[in-house]
Amino acid sequence: MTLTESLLDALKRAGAREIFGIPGDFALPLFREIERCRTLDLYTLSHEPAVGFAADAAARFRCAPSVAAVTYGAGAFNVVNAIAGAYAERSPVVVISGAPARAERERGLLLHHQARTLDSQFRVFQEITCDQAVLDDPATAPERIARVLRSCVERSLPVYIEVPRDMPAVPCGPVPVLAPSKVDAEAVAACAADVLETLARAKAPVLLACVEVRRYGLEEKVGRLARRLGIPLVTTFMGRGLFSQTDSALLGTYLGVAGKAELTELVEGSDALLMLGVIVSDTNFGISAQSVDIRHAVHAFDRQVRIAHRHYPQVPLGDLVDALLDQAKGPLKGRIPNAAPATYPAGLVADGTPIVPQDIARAVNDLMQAKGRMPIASDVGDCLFTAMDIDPTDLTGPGYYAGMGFGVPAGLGIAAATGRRPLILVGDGAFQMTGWELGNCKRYGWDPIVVVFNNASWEMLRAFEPDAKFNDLDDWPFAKLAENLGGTGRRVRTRAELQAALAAAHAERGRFQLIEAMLPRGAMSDTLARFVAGVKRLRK
Ligand code: S1T
Ligand code: MG
Repeated sequence: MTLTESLLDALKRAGAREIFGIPGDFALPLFREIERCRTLDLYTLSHEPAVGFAADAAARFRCAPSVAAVTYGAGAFNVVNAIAGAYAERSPVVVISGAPARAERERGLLLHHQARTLDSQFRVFQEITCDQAVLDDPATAPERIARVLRSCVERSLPVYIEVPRDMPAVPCGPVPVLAPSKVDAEAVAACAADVLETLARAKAPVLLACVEVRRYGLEEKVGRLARRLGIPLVTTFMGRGLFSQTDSALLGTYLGVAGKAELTELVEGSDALLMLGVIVSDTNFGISAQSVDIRHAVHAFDRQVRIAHRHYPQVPLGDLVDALLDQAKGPLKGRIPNAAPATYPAGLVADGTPIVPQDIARAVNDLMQAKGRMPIASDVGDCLFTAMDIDPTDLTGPGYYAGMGFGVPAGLGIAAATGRRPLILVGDGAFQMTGWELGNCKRYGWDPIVVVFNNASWEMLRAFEPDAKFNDLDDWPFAKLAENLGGTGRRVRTRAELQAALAAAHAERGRFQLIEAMLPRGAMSDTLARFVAGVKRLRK
């Protein structure tokens, strides 16, 4: 057994199924072994940021680790931003990087791709991964791999594994199966009892769920908990897409001032907000910072629980939810959800009116109601706010880290990881960054439907800086480019054209479909308009 075989077997056991990567000379022996073993599927892309985004989305969709494999320096530094985003949004991406061999390290020459010291790269990744290992010795490698992968799964965060180029094919033992980190069942039970007492004392408890619920595969259980306790279930902005497969009791998405008033009042008026797996970020809460009082909340996140000023340090979310389900006997008295489930626009009037962002949501809802739901990958930009008007369906988007360029590669990651056909929503600015990756669809048989919100503008920035010229983008003919990349492109300006293009795109399988929705500058979704107004009010 080679070191790479041990590593790949362990990755597979940890739930990984695919590797996205770009090789380099320091990583060639690693890639050679990956190709030889065929333990995990290998997809090469064009630029490392996309490798990181695709692995991130694959991990989010499968609720399990996925892998980004890169070469030393030029490759690894190129993936840093994507991994930072995965860290911020709790996605278990395993970064595997090639590296110089021991003999090269000891020659005293500066090596190509070296930034400062030979270990600069390791130190950079220490900052954005939760555990790291250098596999420079077959004797210690198995136990290091086991530890790092356990951290990845238990914390649902990226990890970093460095494989010097003389190591991939060396003989190596199998990776041991480690017991899960110790959890004190009594502490978990006490914590759950405290949570339930806190909720029972409250007048208006609400369950607010965010990405960790998805990361740990808890949607069904959390939905059951909300029903059993008889309390309203809402997701955060980042948690949009949760429960779309499992639960009809979901009321909608809390968006502060950017959202529907009824839901905002429900969440902000709660005197016991049960926040499960919630990232307490500005995009989730910032536009209503004063309104949600964290001190009256129960906050379970990163294997810890805080209840007002009480702290339970070692309570994984899954254990907490199990204990809550165990102890919760029935509905809390007198807690009747007082908000109706959110409704979403549908029924596009297919006429000659120029398209605005909400028309896209309406047209997509019509399509999905007729033809079935699709998973969505959204970039940051007005497309992500417009997605809040799309019927709940599996969705991933960088709602907190907000790194542009995520959408297209994330869609490819979904296609690779799930075999499903994704819908990709992306702005023209973000498409300029990573849209090119669509050229890889042909090789792998992926056929996403891509809607480019083309306003020839960095429109979100214009909203904050209306007089600046630097937010103007040129009009790139994306639909025409699609043809040369192996896809089908359609540029549309009116509602009728949009509806027809979506229907045609849906009907054509086997090639990616690019719909370029031409939007007038200044036309924003209502949600983005409210978001911008809210942020501006706060900054005053
Ligand atoms: N660079 C990267 C990698 N990510 C970012 N979020 C930004 C810069 C800043 C930024 C925004 S929004 C935005 C930029 C440049 C404009 C997006 O343009 P486009 O994709 O065309 O979408 P739309 O026109 O709908 O705004 C954020 C939020 O800070
Ligand atoms: Mg734009």
